[in-house]
Amino acid sequence: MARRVLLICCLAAAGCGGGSSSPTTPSTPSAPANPNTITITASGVSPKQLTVAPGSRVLFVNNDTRAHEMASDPHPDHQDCPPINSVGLLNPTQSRETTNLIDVRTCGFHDHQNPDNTSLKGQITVR
Ligand SMILES: [Cu+2]
Repeated sequence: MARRVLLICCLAAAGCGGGSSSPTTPSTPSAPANPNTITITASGVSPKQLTVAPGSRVLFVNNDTRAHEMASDPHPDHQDCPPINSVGLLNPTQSRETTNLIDVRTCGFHDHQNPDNTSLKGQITVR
C-alpha cells in the first residue's frame, strides 16, 4: 500500500517536471550572439581580418554615428563574394548578417559609400 502511493507521487512529479522544462531560449534581437561579428566605428572596421568556416555568416554591426554600406570587393561591381552584398546599407546602431559564405576563398569588403577609405576595408577568409 505504501509502495503504491510512493509510485503515484513519482509519476506525478515527473509529469510536472517534464511540462515545466520545455526549452524556452529567451530571444534578444538587439544582442547579437554571432561569434563572427565585425563592428564598424568611427575609426573603421574591427576586426579587419576574420576567418570563418564554410557556410558561416558574418554579422556586421554599425556602432558609428553615420551610415555605412558594406559590399564585396571589387568596387564598384561587388561580384567576388555576393553573400557580403546582403549586408548593404547599415544606419547607425543597425546590424545585418551576410548570407552563408559557402565558397572557400578570401573575400575583401569595403564601405561602398567610402570605397577609398582603407579603415573601412577588410577581409573575410572562408576556409
Ligand atoms: Cu563598392
